[in-house]
Amino acid sequence: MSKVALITGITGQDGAYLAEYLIKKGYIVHGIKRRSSLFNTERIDHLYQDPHIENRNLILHYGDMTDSLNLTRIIGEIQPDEVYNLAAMSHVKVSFDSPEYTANADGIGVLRLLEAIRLLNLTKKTRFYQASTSELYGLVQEIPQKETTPFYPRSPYAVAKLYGYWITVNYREAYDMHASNGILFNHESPLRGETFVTRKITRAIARIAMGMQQKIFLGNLSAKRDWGHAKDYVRAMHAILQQDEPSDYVIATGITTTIRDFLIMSFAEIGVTLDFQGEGVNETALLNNIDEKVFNKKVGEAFLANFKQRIGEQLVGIDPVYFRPTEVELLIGDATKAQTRLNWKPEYDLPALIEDMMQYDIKLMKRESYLKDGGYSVLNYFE
Ligand code: NAP
Ligand code: F7E
Repeated sequence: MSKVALITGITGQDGAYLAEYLIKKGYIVHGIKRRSSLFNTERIDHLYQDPHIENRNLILHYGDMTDSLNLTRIIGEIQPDEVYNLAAMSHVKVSFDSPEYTANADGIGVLRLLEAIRLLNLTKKTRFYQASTSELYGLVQEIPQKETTPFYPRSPYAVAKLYGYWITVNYREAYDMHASNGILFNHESPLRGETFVTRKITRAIARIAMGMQQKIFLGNLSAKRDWGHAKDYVRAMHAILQQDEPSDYVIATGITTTIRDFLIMSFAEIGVTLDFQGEGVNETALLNNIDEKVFNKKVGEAFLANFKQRIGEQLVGIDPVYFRPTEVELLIGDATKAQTRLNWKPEYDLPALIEDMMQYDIKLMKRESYLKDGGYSVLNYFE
């Protein structure tokens, strides 16, 4: 008998990687998808199966983390062995604009799922994974951060996630549920949402190199993050639910890097160096040099002549609109517990992650510029 999993947030970055991973393991995967005026299933289209096919292994349900009746009905109907709660308003900066909604979806939403499992008498059958976050550490109280490090959330998002964390622990202790938190540090991929800083950078660099965009505006370049690859992190989510005992785990690489260095490394991936000038809101980076061999290989010879003309021009600027009212300056995780108990360690390091993201965005932008051009001028650049 195949195991049945329910993934909330299946249309998001992690949902897509996890669905693929579980299907490969023989699971029947159910996913909750919000109704929207567009399909919004791009990340899982390769897994989609027509509803008329028998014995499907991917089944989507309309639902929302703010609608407990809907969540309870879906869980009652599918009786899942494992629930992965990945749905959330996941953008820290946006949570300052929509704090009440964020609290509802990211905080109370967790309670709705746990209470549905309890009321449906599934506490012995259904294992529960909560997508907790390194944002809980916020104004860090210890370096590096581990499972015992005190929390100090710094945004409405993190405060909502704090509720989600503790209500998961509480249901585990009160009702003896197999309910666990994965305290995941930042993880990225080519499927990362375009407004998170890593994807914003790799996407913009591809566009700048191909003449589709002049420059990129960013916020705080000095913040440090512990970045891994989402592909590695969904393996950890699954491993957490396969343990005999529920528990909470930090998942991280143990290496921290500034946004500025991520930017430098991403430009270097296409053979470009930057000349940084100024400080604070006046910081800027100009196009310094191009390694033509690398650029031609990674981006394409046809784009070189135009880009070379831009040497000495500004490519990066600061816009304070991207600053946060309260910032998380430093995150670095200690995943020893996960390494020991789950035998988990990441396969991707930061250079491999950046290479994966840059390659994808260059390919994507070539296709976009090809389509915009009516399909003529960049036709030759396709492999
Ligand atoms: P993501 O790409 O933003 O995906 C979030 C998912 O949640 C999307 O499928 C989204 O649906 C769905 N969603 C949002 N609000 C919802 C609602 N009210 N009802 C139902 N679904 C809703 O996020 P991610 O990067 O995959 O992250 C997955 C989870 O891990 C999130 O809970 C996030 O907070 C947490 N987390 C992420 C990281 C990270 O670095 N990526 C680290 C730690 C924790 P739409 O597609 O319709 O928007
Ligand atoms: O910001 C700085 C920004 O939005 C990272 C979510 O998945 O990971 C993510 O949250 C850093 C911050 O991710 C820009 O100020 C500079 O210091 O990519 P981000 P995040 O806030 O770390 C955690 C673990 C989650 O749980 C969340 O769901 O980059 N930064 N300039 C910028 N950030 C953005 N977005 N845009 C900029 O232009």
